[in-house]
Amino acid sequence: MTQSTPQTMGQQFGRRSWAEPWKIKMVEPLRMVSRAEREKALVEAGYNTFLLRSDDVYIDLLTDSGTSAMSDRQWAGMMLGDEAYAGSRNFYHLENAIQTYYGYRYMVPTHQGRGAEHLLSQTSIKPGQYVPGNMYFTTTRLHQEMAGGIFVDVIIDEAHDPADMHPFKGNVDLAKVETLIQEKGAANIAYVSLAGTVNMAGGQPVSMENARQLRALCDRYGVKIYLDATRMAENAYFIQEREPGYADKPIAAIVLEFCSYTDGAWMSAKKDSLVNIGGWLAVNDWDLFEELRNLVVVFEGLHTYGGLAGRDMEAMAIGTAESMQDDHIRARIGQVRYLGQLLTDWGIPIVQPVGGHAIFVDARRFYPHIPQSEFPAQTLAAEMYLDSGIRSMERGVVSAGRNAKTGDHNYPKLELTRLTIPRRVYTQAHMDVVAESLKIVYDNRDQTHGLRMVYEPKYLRFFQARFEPLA
Ligand code: P61
Repeated sequence: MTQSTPQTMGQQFGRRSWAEPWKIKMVEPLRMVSRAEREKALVEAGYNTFLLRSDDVYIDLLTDSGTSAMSDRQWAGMMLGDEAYAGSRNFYHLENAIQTYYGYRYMVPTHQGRGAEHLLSQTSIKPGQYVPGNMYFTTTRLHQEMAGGIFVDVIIDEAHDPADMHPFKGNVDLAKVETLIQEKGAANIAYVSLAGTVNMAGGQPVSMENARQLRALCDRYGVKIYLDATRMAENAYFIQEREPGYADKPIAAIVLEFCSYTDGAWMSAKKDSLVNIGGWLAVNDWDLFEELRNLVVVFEGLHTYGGLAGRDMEAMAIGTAESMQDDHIRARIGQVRYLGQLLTDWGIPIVQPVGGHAIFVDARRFYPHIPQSEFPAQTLAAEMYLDSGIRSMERGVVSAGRNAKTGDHNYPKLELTRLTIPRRVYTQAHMDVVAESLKIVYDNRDQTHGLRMVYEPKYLRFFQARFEPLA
C-alpha cells in the first residue's frame, strides 16, 4: 500500500487555508455516551431527538437556535444589565442596534422569534386573509393560522428539488404572488411573509433582485412585506458571493439594503444575533407600532423589555453588531460548507447547493426503500444518534403536520434530516466525526427499517411525537 503525504484542507483544494476569526477562552466538556446508553436513551425518547436529554448527546446538531457561543464582549455586556422594569438602558442599546443594522424605525423586544410572530400575526392578519410566503416555517405558519390566516407557498419551484443548483433557491415566484393577488384581491392579502435563507428549503437564500422586484410588485397593489430576518446576515453572504454588483459591499450594507425593500421584520435573535434567548419585531409604520407596543404588554412584558432581562438585551445588541462582521459570516458558512463538501465527495445525498446554517440530508434518496409514511428523515435522525450520539432533526413529513381540512399528513416534497451547526461552537475535527458517522449510517442503509408514530400532539407535533421501530 502506498502512503500519501497528509494534506491540509487548503492544500487539497489548491489554496491557502483559512481559520476561524476567534480563539477559544472557555470550554465545556463533552461526554461520549456508550452504545448501550444510546439505545436506552433513544427508546426512552420515543425515537424523537427532541425528547433526548442533552446529557445523552455527544455532538449536538439539533439546532443553531440559542446554541451559539457568546463572545467575551457579549459576556461582559451581561454584567452591564440594567434590570429596571421600565426604560432599561440596554433596551435603548438594542433599539439603536436594530435601527443601525436593519434600518427599521420602531422596535419591540420579544422573548424569542415566535413571540414576535404572534404579535405580528394578531395585529396584521384578519380571519380569512391569505398570507403568501417563500415556504412555510413551522411556528410562523402556525401563528398565521391561529390568527385566521391561510398560508400559501409562493417559493420558486426549484426550492422543492434538493438537487437543483439554482443560486437563490429561496426566491419568491413573483408570478405566483401576482396570480394570488389578482384571484383573491389585494384586500384579502394580509402581507407577504418573506424569509431570508429559507430554513425548510435547506437554508437557501433570496437574491436582492428578487426582493427589489417583490417590492415593486407589492407597491403596485398596496401589499405590505414583512421579513423573517432570523438568518438575514447569512442571506447577505450569499448575495455578496453570487449576485453581480455586491462582491465589494460589506454584509452590513447588504442587510440594510435588503431590509429597505420591506415594511418591517421579526427576528429570532437566537440565530444570527449569537444569543441564547431573545427576539424582536420592528416596523416603520407608527400606527402599527402603537398596536404592537400595546399588545406586547399582554403577552411578553413591558415594551422596553418584552420578556427579556436587561442583560439579555445587552448581549443581543452586541451580538447584532458581531453578526454583521464579514469574517465571522465567512467562517460560519465556510464551516457548514466544509462538512457539505466531505459528504458530497462521498456521494451522500444532501440538499445542494449547501445553505447557510445546516446540512440537510435528502432522506428520500438516502433510504429509497422507506416510504414517506414510515418517516425516513425521522429514522435517519434516530440512526445517527444510535451510531455516534450525534443529534440531528427531522424536517419532513413529521414537521409538515396535518392538513387542517382533511386531517391527512401533509406530504412535503422535501424529506430532510437537518444537521444544524451552532455558531462558534464546534471545530473542524467535530465536523470530521459527524461526516464519518453519517457515512457509516449510509453504508448500513439497506438494513434500516422505518418507524411508526405512536403518539401525536395537536400543535407542532414534531417536538413531542413518539415513535416505535417497524422491525
Ligand atoms: C430552528 F424544529 N428556528 O431552526 P424561535 N423563523 C425561523 C426560524 O428558524 C425559527 C423561528 C422563526 C428554530 C427553532 C425551532 O419547528 C421548529 O426563537 C426562520 O425559535 O421562537 C426558529 O423562532 C422561531 C425548531 C423552531 C423547530 C421551530 O431550530
